[in-house]
Amino acid sequence: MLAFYNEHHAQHRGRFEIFRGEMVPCFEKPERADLVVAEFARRGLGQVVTPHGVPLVSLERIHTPRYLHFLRTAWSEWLALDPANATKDAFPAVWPVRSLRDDVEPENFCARMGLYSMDSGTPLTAGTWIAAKTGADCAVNAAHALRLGEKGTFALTRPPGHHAGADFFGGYCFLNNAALAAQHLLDDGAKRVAILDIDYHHGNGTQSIFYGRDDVLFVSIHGDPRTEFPFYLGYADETGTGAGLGYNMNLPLAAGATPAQWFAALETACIRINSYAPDALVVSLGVDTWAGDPISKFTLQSADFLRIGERLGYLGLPTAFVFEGGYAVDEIGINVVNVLEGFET
Ligand code: Q9C
Ligand code: ZN
Repeated sequence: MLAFYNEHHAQHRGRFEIFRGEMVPCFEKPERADLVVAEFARRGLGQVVTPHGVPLVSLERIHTPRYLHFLRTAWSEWLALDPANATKDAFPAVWPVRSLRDDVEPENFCARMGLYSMDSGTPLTAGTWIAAKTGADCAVNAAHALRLGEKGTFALTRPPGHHAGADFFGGYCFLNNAALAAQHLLDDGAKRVAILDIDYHHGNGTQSIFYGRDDVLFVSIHGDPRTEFPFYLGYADETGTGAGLGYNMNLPLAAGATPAQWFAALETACIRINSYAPDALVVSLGVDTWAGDPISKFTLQSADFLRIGERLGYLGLPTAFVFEGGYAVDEIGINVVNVLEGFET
C-alpha cells in the first residue's frame, strides 16, 4: 500500500486545549503521526512518499475562498496584534450563534476566529496552515493514486479533517481531507464516491459538505451525539436533503458499545455502500474507537482493527484511507496499520 506522508505535520503543535475548566495538553499532537509512520515502516506495508503540492483551486472545490484566505493569514494577523503572541496559540472568542449575524466579517481577529470555527478545543498555531495544507496534499495525492491504478492508498496526515466544514475549523480539524479526496476522485472521472467514516466522532464537516448531493454517499459509525462530540450533528434522522436525500447514513452507537454492536453497524454500512455501487471508497480512519482511547468510549480491541480492514477489502473497491482521530498514542500505530494490513490480506 502506498502511503503519503507530510513531515510538515509536526509544525502544527498546539500547546493546550480547554477541557472541563482546565488547560490540558492537546490530545492531537505530532507524536500521533510519528508513531503511525514508524509502525507502517516496521511492518513493511509499503512505500511512504512525500505528496506533490496541490493548487489552492483544488482546496476551493470544498472550502470557501474567504475561509482559506483566513486560515492562510490567521497566524500573521495574530502576531500583528502583539509580537508576544508568538509564544501563544490563538483561540476563538465569540461565535455567531442563533440571532447573531454570520454575514458580517468583524475586524477583531478573535471574533473572526469564532466566525470560522465551531469549538474552543482547536488551537491555531504558527504551523497550522502549512501542516493542514500539506496534509490536504496527502489526501488528494492518495485519491489521485487510485485513479492511476493503486488498489489501496493511505493519507498519513494530521491535523485530522472530518470535523472541518466548507468554512469552519473545529474538533482538531482545519481542512477536510476526506472530502478533498472524494471531490478529487469525482473531478478526475469517478461518477460516484462513497465515504465511510469510522472515527469515534461523527464527521459533521464531511456530512455537511455533501448533504445535498447524490454523487457522494456519506456513511458514519460514531458515538451517539446526545452524549458525544460534536453533539449537534450525527443523529440517525439526518438522511440528506434535496438531490442528496437518501445519500447520508448515520449509525450512532451508545457510548460503551461492544465490538459486536460496532461490527453489526459496519455490516449495515457495507451493505449500503455495496448497493450504491461507487467507483471508489474514501475511509475516514480514526482509531479512537479503541478501548483505551483517552477521550472516547467504544471498546474495540487491537485485533478488531484487522477485521475492519478485512471487511473493507472485501468490498473490492479502490480505497483511499485518510487518517483522522485516535489519541492513545502508544497504540495508534498498531491499530491504524492493523486496518491497512487487514485490507491488503
Ligand atoms: N478534550 C477527532 O477525533 N474534544 N476529533 C473532545 C476532549 C473534541 C475529536 C473533548 C474532540 C474532537 C478528529
Ligand atoms: Zn475522533
